Amino acid sequence: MTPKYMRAKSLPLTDECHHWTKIGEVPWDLQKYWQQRYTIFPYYDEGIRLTNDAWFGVTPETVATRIAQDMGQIISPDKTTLVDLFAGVGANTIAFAQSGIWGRIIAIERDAATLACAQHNADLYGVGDCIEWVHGDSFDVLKYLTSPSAEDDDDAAAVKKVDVSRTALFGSPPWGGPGYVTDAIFDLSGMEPYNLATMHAAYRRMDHALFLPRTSDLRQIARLVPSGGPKIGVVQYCVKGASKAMVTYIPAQGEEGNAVKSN
Ligand code: MGP
Repeated sequence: MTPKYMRAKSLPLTDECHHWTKIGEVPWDLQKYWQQRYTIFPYYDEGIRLTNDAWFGVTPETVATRIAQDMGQIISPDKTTLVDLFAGVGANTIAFAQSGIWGRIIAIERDAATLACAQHNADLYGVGDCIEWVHGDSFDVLKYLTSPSAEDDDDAAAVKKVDVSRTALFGSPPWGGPGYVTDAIFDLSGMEPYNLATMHAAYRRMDHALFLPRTSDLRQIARLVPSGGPKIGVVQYCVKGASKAMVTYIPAQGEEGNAVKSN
């Protein structure tokens, strides 16, 4: 039986939720990222918190804002719920909430300290209350959200299920650390801990957007849909003229790989 998931209340900030103000406080391997703190979070000084691991993967605010706008344009307008599968410290989730496009935003994060940072940061941006936070493994939570069961909907504290036909997914997964830059073409089949095939298998029933290394192998992405199937979009997102990452926009598919028609 799929476990039931409750909406996560505001989790407490812990010793892992840092707001560094001087370079001397920052571990040497994170100093490069801390130097870019105002590109990542222009309101950093308001008290933005990050866990150590979050510095490697957090989306800079201009990129997050642009992705949020593009999601509204590229994903079909009948989608009203957005699930942010790897919320991290909240950069993308905040931008989705600020876009005002979605009737419902569910943000999932597995690590309690990271989720506490995301909730805190979203509150600083004044959008914390617009987001349903879920503490758990996103693959398990997604199974729960998409498996209909009326009895869970009677439980006021449980996260309400989603209507698959009206839901889009956004995934900014771990890429296996910053080492990805050494590959001229990044092999998405070797991405750790979740590779492209694993994610696509879990997400394919819904429109989904994946935030991936800028050098990702486009042939592997193209192979996700059969020829003649729905079109996949790929957008490179740049800061000061240099790509930071690409997002691939993948339409929902039925069992045969054909596009699922939107209403
Ligand atoms: P980067 O790897 O530090 O490259 O991150 P950059 O900034 O070009 O480095 P430089 O040495 O050229 O200055 C680029 C972007 O990739 C970051 O802004 C993050 O948004 C994103 N990113 C990096 N990593 C390692 C991850 C990851 O593991 N997961 C996700 N989702 N995004 C990541």
